[in-house]
Amino acid sequence: MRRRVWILVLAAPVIVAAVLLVSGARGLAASAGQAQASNVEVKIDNFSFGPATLTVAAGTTVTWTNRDDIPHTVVSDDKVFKSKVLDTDEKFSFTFTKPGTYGYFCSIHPKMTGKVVVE
Ligand SMILES: [Cu+2]
Repeated sequence: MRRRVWILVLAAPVIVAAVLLVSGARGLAASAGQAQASNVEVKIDNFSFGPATLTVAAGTTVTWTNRDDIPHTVVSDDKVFKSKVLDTDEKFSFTFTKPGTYGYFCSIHPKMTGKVVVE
């Protein structure tokens, strides 16, 4: 009778540790899932970027596609990224790794502006 009590006392911390390990591993898997790379599209049409303001998680790749009949560019205010001249249906992609606000414009039509907010 006394021996059985001792086995329980010794086994309890092992069981607690095992439960913590399993739940910890689950937590890690969930956060890894959230950090997965994703892709977001911005459409250039009728002399505007759509959406003009985009909020994404760090690590997101943004792809601009020119759906206009006129050439456009995508140039960051702070020279963080700069596309070549995009003809109709051409694309430009940039992966945002650092949080911050990235204003950009079209160098051919500087009144065309947009913003990517990276969280
Ligand atoms: Cu333009």
